[in-house]
Amino acid sequence: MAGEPQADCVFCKIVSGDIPATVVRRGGRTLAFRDINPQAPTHLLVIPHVHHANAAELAAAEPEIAAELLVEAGEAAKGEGLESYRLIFNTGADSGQTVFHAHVHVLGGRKLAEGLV
Ligand code: D5M
Repeated sequence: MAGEPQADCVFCKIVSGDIPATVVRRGGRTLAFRDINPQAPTHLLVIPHVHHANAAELAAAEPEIAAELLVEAGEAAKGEGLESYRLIFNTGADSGQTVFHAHVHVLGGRKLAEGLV
């Protein structure tokens, strides 16, 4: 059921502590940790504790938590000393989404490419 932990979801397992992550910030309903395959000097993921397949589904089902995700992404970036950063929400396999638990990438620490794709 949407919102419930999924047994086969790697991010649900990070939330439960069943698999480790380098956590940089804990919100009441969110968690920020370092991406295992960093694409920039700072590459964080911010996720809601609740399981939804992507950020749009999270926002539709639980808009307050979606807003919190953005606030926490900003605070996590600030915590890394970033004034400038990029947020990315991959949505669907063709976008490159590989983990189907809502998350936002926080990328920064170098000048990022100017194009979107
Ligand atoms: O991004 C999913 C991201 O999740 C991808 O950049 C790798 C990262 N990932 C996958 N497993 C882990 C663990 N265990 N720790 C930290 N980061 C992880 P997507 O937008 O779905 O392509």
